[in-house]
Amino acid sequence: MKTVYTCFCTDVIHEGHLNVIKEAQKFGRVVVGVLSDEAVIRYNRFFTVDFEERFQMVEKLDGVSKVVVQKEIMYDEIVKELHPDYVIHGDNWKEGPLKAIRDNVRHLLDEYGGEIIDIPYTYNENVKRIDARMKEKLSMPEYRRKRLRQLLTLCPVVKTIEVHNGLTGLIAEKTVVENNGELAQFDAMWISSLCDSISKGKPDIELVDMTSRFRTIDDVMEVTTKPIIFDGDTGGLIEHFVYTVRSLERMGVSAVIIEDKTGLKKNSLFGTEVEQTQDSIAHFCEKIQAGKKVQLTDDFMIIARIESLILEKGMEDALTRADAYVGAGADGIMIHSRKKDPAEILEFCDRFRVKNKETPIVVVPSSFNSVTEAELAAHGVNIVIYANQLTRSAFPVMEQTAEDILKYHRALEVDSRLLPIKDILTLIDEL
Ligand code: SPV
Ligand code: MG
Repeated sequence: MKTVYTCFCTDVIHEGHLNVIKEAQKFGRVVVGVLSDEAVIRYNRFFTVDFEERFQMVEKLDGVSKVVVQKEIMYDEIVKELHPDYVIHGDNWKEGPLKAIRDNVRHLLDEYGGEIIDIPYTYNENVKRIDARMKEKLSMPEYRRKRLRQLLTLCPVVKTIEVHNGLTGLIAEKTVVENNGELAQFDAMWISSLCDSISKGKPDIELVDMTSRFRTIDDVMEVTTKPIIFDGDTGGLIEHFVYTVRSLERMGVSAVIIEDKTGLKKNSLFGTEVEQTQDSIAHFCEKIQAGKKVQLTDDFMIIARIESLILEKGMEDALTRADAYVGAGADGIMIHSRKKDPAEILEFCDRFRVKNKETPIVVVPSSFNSVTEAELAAHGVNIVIYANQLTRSAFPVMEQTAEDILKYHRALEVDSRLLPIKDILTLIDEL
């Protein structure tokens, strides 16, 4: 009897999956792999039911002889283990990022004469509806809010990108790349005070009020499912911060990061070029404690951001503050630097990790941008935030387009750099 293998990474079994099994049975005994949580989140939508449930769901299906765990996206391990005669999959993996998986399988099967069976991918109204329902579920506050904590247990590093409206939200949500046989997507989104302010033509000085910042969150949430980390600036007055925590939590935001500055806040990347005042340890701890006290779920995180390196107060001060903030209840520490060299960030992480193995560390490598995610993870970093790159990439291109239209008195010369009209009209899916 020949073995036919297929891998499922789904939360719901629908007619498409049943069809795969039906077709597979024509070729032999059917073995289904259930993709691990760690692998699913690398390229697919986050799951709404956990691995055990997904496994049991597949075990109950008629026509399945055996269910196994597929740990990795690529099939090397599973093919070595099962040596299937056939691997069957919907033909949607013939293009786009999934093609890398098909190429991997092709290569593995070629080594011993195994075969790929591509069957027409089922995407009818019913499947579309199920798909949309799953997406809606993931966007609900109770599912979205807890996702950051889930990701922290699943990802070597939570890759987070800045968003400031629905459009940038869609880029964060949908971008999946294949590079050297690896698939990757962003895990979370950062609502930056800098970029949220800049997109409104305002300076980053806590001038854009919370109502407006919440509006941005709402715009992003409407079109995405990924978790949100909110840049809460200084958190403002303690009496105000507690309300901010409640609002963010209710909206389904996963974390707020507040920085230990007081008075008129300026962007950290100015460093000591402008006057900025660091808060006292005692007062900032009081703010953290007040926020923790009012939050209603265990999901929400308050992350304390340390400005000691930015303000040139030294490593010892940064480490002392980190201990104090964790002691006050902070769920994570963000350490910031505006040096090009990542050395001081890495030193902080190493020294913090000697005493504290658990508390998540967040970094924003805008200046020290040569360091890779893997290097940061090796020093104990858990969340990496690309805090302003989408805004900084869009601005020069828009400016150039505006200049060229003025120069040529028409838009023909800029057209080759533009998204085709056909594509912009269909960029946003209608319900
Ligand atoms: C932001 O993105 O608004 C931040 C990070 O707070 S930084 O601009 O580096 O201060
Ligand atoms: Mg900010």
